Amino acid sequence: MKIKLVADSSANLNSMEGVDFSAVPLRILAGDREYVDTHELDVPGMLKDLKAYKGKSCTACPGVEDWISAFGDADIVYGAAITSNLSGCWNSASVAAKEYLERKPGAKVFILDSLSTGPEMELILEKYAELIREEKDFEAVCDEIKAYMKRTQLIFSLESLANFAKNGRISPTVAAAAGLLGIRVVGRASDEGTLEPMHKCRGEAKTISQLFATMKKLGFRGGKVRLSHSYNEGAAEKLAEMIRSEFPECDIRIRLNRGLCCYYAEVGGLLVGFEA
Ligand code: X90
Repeated sequence: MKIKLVADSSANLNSMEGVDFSAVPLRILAGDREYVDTHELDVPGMLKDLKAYKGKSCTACPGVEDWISAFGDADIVYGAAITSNLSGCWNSASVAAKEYLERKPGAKVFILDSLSTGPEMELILEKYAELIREEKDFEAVCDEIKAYMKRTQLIFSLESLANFAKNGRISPTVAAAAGLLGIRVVGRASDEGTLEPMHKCRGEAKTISQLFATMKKLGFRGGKVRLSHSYNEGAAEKLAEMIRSEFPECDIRIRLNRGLCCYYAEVGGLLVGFEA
């Protein structure tokens, strides 16, 4: 029996050990340029182009066929998508699931609305991989992954909310309250899967302490941590060090954000997925 694990490119993953995994790319659009968020995308090149480009830019979720081709010809498909409150990704995945089942009766597909993105999706996908390795049956995997996602959280520090505001992914009230430019915002993915600003921070040291304090406030007690950054390895390393000073055994991994997360998080942004 063929099992496939899929996720959109906001999870920043290209492959996963021990499972048949495919990433489905979102796209970043600026004028007549289109950047497809695959592992081949030159992210620094894209960021350089976007900085120089003065026109409007936006993003687009994958289409139904993109998901279907990622499903391959698997008998069982598991997956996770970026929060349906900010993107049409999960919706297109759900349509794809329906069509796939029509084409391949007897197959099973479950795509989780992660109500989050980035490294929280990474944790969810790692959990899927674990459950697949344990050869749990379809219903058990679906139940366990839904229970697991309630224990995971995403917080972040962003240089600004400019691209969220420009693309209507946050309300004007939220944008105004947070201040659009020049102020770093620490916040979280809310339980509804929206962006919730929590603190305004100046200076890197303060931001990192605020992130750690926020993790603990949200229930972090030394569980797994996945960090993803937009070309800010230093901040990620410092946060990891701070976590380890209190939780020496903590399982922490750091990776770079890919195109979609870099577009919204901007250079310097840091995302933190953790188990609470
Ligand atoms: O469908 C599309 O065009 C994609 C829209 C995606 C909008 C959100 C991207 C988030 C990227 C930035 C920080 C985390 C915010 C978390 C809020 C749930 C990562």
